[in-house]
Amino acid sequence: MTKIKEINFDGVIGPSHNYAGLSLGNIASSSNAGEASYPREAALQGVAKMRHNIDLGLAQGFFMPLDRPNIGWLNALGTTLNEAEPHIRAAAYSASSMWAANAATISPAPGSEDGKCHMTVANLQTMPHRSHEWPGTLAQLQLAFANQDHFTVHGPIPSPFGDEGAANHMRLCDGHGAAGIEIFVYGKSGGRFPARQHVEASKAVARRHGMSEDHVIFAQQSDKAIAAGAFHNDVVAVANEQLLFAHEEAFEHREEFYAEVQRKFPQAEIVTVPADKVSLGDAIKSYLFNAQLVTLPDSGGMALILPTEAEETESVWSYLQELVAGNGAIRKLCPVNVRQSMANGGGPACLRLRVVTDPDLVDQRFIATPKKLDAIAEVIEQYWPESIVPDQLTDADLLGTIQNARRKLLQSCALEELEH
Ligand code: SUG
Repeated sequence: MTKIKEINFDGVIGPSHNYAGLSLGNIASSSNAGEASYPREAALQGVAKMRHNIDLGLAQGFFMPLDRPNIGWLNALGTTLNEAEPHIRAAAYSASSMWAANAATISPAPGSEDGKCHMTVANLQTMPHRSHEWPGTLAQLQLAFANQDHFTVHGPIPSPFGDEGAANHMRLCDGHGAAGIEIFVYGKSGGRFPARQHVEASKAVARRHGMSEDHVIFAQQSDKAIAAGAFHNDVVAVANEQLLFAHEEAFEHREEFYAEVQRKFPQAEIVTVPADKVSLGDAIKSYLFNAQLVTLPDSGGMALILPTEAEETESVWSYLQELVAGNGAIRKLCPVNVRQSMANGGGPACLRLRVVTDPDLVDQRFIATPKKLDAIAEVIEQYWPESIVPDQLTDADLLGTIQNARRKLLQSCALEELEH
């Protein structure tokens, strides 16, 4: 009997979490620039979300925060922590690896040509503060998925082709253990905000993962969505098993795209949220689509694990009430508080990387249990800084606190080998 299931790996929110306004085109990041952040509270919110998902009967994993500030990166730029310009120093300090949906693109073993699960670490090259994540992320993927009989971990797509990982990738299938189709969503440059996922990168990932033409779709994100602040597809669309849940204005050529989905995966059920019920602005503000759309193990129905901001946005919440009353696939709404991450543009879905596999094949140090989450929460409570304002990033005491906090977490999870 197959034990294949979807595991959500959440990035533990690192001790340097701060609001430096580093992501052009990400409205929350720009509008909260310079505000005080609360790393301890942020990380505990992340742990609470993981606990919540375990309580729903879902498989849960986690990734460690990366070593920040990234002194090696500063040195490669010919500078040091003290001498760097403020925006470069902030980029070195960013805790952005918490958004694990941008860690890699995953093509699970069911349906893959060689029977292995393929993963390509995202190069994240569009945003300077994210461009230096991949070496640390790759090291972690190579450790967590070291079993080469079952996993192939690929290095990053070469520059200049921007790849932002699973945030721009959706899979449709009859059940997680079945073969399906994979949808790669890319943006076209030229608008007021950068298009962070390039079609050349999406195609390269699909080729490396051995995807055949019949099982893959490349879809263009709408220029309008990018201009309105949907810097990744997962801000305007999400999929699970046979269901695609998307905003009416998510895709540039919606009808052609939907027709291709129906042709390549006739069982697909598409739920389109009309713009006259939920405007693109409300969808982006509330992060309605940045929900984790999950299959509940007991009932077989689906749930949306949403940010509490969705509950507070009237148009969104009334649309959702109607949706769950309608006897469709989505039966349950679970708001979770991830406000600290949300203030940097990262909702529940940004914080996790979905890997469909047998959990026994993964290095068990990355698999969450309630007991391990208690231990992680204890380290966070004891060592994570309570608050940071970006001006404090020159403070030597803060540097020591941040480095020590991560070291304690690695020790607690027996993952010291990831220290540098
Ligand atoms: O890349 N924010 C992240 C948010 C990523 C959300 N991920 C998904 N949608 N999957 C980003 O824009 C802000 C950092 C700062 O401004 O300090 C930031 O990087």
